[in-house]
Amino acid sequence: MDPLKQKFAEKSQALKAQIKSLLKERGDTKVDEVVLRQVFGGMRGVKSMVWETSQLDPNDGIRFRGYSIPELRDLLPKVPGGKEPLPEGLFWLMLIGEIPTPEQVKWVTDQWTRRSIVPEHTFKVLDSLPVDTHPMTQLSTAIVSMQTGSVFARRYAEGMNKSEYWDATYEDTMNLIARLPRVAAYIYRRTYHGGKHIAPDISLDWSANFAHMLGVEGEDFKSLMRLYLTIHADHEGGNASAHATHLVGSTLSDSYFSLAGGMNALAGPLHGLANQEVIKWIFRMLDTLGTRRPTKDQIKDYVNSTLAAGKVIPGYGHAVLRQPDPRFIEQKRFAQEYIHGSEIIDVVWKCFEVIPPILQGLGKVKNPWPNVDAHSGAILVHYGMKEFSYYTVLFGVSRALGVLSALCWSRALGFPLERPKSVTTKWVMEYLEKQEVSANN
Ligand code: HAX
Repeated sequence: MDPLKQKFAEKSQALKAQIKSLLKERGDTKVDEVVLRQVFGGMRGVKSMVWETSQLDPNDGIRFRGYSIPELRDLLPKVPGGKEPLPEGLFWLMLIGEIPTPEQVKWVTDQWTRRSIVPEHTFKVLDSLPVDTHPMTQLSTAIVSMQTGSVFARRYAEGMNKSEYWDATYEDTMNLIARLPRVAAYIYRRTYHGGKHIAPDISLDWSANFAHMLGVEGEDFKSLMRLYLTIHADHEGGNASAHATHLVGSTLSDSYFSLAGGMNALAGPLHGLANQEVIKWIFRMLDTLGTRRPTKDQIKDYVNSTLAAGKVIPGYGHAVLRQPDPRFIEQKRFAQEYIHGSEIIDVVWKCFEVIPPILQGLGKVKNPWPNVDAHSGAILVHYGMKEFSYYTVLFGVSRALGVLSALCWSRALGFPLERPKSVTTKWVMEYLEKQEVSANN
């Protein structure tokens, strides 16, 4: 058995036994109460699932297995001479809860290189789509098309014992993650570069090879990709792409179907598509104002006009966070360190000063601060990647690391089919009436 799989087997079996006795002894312990606002309000904050790979604190932001993003930048292995963490290391950490050694990270890179062959029919499926098909539609389609090679689906059909579900899910997860950069780069080159594809360079790490196949030159862009693919990977289990992956997986749909479900959720403008919407909004503002260097007052007026038109300010607000997103701050740190004198990045930073007080002034926005999507587009534009519709695909490639490692955990811990209870508004009315009657008696 491979070393990562071996460690995962040991750790997950130990936790499974622990959970079993926990539920036997304390299974009826109350951990939450749900109020009507949450029932109608997107289940905000309801504790109803377990997600081992990361946890989100409203003020501190995301912690992957307990480590913050700045801590991970120090602790995770890097390429020799490099400053940004390798996402291979984060995957190892999320899967087994240990910071890997450089050798272990190299092992993951090698595994993903070996497993990265994309089936020929996936390229044909992509080529059959109109070239202006949104890249997220292409990504989701390509992922489902690779389901033909699912180890889980094949072994399930052969009568696999349920104790082996995690093993087959691990195999699918490793294969799928390994192939994503090739598929994503293929989508980019066919959509924006006349189908002039770039062959993989197997001497490179997962992110650098992706950067290479995209055709964006330079060591700094490779560094950006390492950071980008690390910080977008996971945001606990309740966010829409994670939860969708989890829900689909709970039916014993394999990693391919599950990830495609997650990607379809990521493609919404209130979630991952916000990175495309932010940069579109910024350029529309600059065009409207007729300047590349707007003043803070000009930005303020434009923000107010966006709100007056009944639209949200993309890249701002969050369902859980109540502080500037550490992923935004990390990208700002990257830009300060690697990029100097960029007008578009200056606009992002001015927005950071101008927008929060305006949103705060509305009195209803619970978090006026920037989220992860407020910064990424401007950095990509700086490096010459100006195809905004592609940005969510980059997010998706990264998000696969978190949601698929969590899927391995779900199968290893034997989590059941997810099936919450829904009610009708009539049921709610009657429930409230009954409560009033019993309170008056
Ligand atoms: N601009 C204007 N209004 C906003 C707002 C924003 N950026 N963020 C929240 N609001 C509004 C909501 O629309 C809501 O208004 P109504 O009551 O009139 O419907 C009110 O403030 C309360 O919302 P909330 O409780 O603060 O926020 P939610 O948990 O409901 O929603 C969202 C969180 C992220 C969806 C929201 O902040 C938003 O729409 N932001 C803009 C889109 C965006 O950046 N999405 C990416 C989020 C991060 C992510 O998932 N990345 O992938």
